[in-house]
Amino acid sequence: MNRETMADVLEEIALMMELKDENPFKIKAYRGGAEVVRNYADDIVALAAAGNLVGIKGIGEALRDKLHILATTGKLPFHENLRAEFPSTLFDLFDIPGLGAKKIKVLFRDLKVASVEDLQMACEQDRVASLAGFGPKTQANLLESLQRMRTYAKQFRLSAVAPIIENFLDLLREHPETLRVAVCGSYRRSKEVVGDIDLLVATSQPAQLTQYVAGFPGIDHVMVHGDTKISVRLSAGPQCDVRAVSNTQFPFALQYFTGSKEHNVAIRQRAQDRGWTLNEYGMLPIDSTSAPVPPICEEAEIYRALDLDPIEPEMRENLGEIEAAERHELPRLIDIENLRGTFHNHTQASDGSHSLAEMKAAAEDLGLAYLGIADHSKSSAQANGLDEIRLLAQIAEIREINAADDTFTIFAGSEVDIHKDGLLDFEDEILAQLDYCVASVHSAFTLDEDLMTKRIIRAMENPHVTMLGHVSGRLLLKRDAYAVNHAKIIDAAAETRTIIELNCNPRRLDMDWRWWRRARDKGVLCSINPDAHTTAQLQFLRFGVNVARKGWLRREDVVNTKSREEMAAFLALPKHLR
Ligand code: DGT
Ligand code: CA
Ligand code: CA
Ligand code: ZN
Repeated sequence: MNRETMADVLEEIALMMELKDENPFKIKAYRGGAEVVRNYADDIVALAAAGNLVGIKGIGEALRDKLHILATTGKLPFHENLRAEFPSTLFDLFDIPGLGAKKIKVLFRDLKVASVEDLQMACEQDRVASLAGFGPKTQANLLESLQRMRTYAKQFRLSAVAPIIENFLDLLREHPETLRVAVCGSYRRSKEVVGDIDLLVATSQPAQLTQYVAGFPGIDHVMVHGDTKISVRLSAGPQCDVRAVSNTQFPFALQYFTGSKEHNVAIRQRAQDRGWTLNEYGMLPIDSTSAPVPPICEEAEIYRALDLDPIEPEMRENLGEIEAAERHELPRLIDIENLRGTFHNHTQASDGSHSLAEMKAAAEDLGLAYLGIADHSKSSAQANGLDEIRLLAQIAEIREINAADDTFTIFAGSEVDIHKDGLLDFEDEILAQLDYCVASVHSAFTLDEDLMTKRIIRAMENPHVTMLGHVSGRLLLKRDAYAVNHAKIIDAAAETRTIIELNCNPRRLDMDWRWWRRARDKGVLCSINPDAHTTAQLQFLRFGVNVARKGWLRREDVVNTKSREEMAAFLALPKHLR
């Protein structure tokens, strides 16, 4: 039993109780309990197993007993009995955007829709539009969501695969016949989502290694099992390919399986121009007239042999990196160690789970020297946005915490909503009291590109808007970006000296990596912001640095590499002088 499964069980109970129209307070208690389990600072599974869940806010007596049973036996009869009342495929419907318990209940009751396929058919046969609370528009939207889900089901977010990859790499390293291990593919290149996981291990006993992998945890079934390659389907969804090669082949396999395909094609051509063949096993002279290939033990030496500076994996998309490597003009990319602080984080004052003090402690644990808080503003009522009075109180609280600690600074900010017309959710005299401000779009997503772009630029023209939050509003694999002209936004950012956020919540990774080089070249600064709603989510910074590297960003392009003193001075400058 782990924390996630425990939380999921509570969450499912809440859903099923909703389907059964049960007491809303009870439903809320289960849903709240799931949140507590997810975010509790201590080992809540061990506490539950020991029957020790006392005095935890949000875990009442009924929940406590159920968590105890769950943690000790691995299942909960109450949950299983509820589940038996519904077809199991019904629960897939909850993953469809725009469908909640209320609508699913009607679909199930009136149309016997009990699976995604049922729903697809019912929509195509035009039977959904006439249901109470639906209509033709809803039906059309559902069809669109279903289409999108089919595309997205083949891809996975970094947060979904990162823990699996770390675990598998650890397990591979533990094997006595393992010499070197690496993750390859799109994950190593830091794509925003990945299709599958590619791992590589160097060994003189490949068959032993692939056999070993077959026993890894979380495997649903083995798809292909050979002596040097094994492909498995993980119960979490993605496929994982593990290749076992000799230590001599390792650098070549690493280079080949890291990709991208486009980068590899160009690199292989370069080898051919020198009279060599390059593949995943090695680099060899084509015939006796070819020059000898220099000895190669490391991936970087492949690039050097081809008269190139070594190219970081994130840049390998054949978007100019090979030309830059040839001219010795590759940028020195930012590293996670360069970060000194971060902005755009939430606390329990709006929709976060932790207090100012807890967020500060977590940031200190990560070795940061400052933390920007930016809770939602009043228009974001669904996120419990702060009004002027609550915001001013929070600023005062932050000043008090800062006064008691001269080693760490909390910067007082706000994630202020950009209204439909481009005006902000607070008056300038309120914004003037903040250390900084992130302006974000959280409403009216359907404006056309021109209006949306003008709306955002108008907000950026405000002298108090320090940075622009999640530029496109996309939710990876869930919601498309709204229509917005990135090129014009970047120009406006340069013009108004507005920083653009790299929101590194793995659900967003927004602004997209494809735009950062352009922004950088126009002198626009980036702020790598986790948009953390819990203390643990501050660790999203790692994904942010990887995406920044993919966007060719250097230390000097990222504002939160400034020291605490430099940052305070920077924010104190009038915007046009930054
Ligand atoms: P993904 O999994 O769709 O997110 O993307 P990748 O890049 O991880 O692609 P994948 O897993 O199919 O293959 C891993 C790498 O192996 C890929 O980036 C480059 C290399 N590779 C695979 N197939 C080919 C190929 O047909 N030609 C070349 N040159 N390289 C290939
Ligand atoms: Ca892959
Ligand atoms: Ca693959
Ligand atoms: Zn936001």
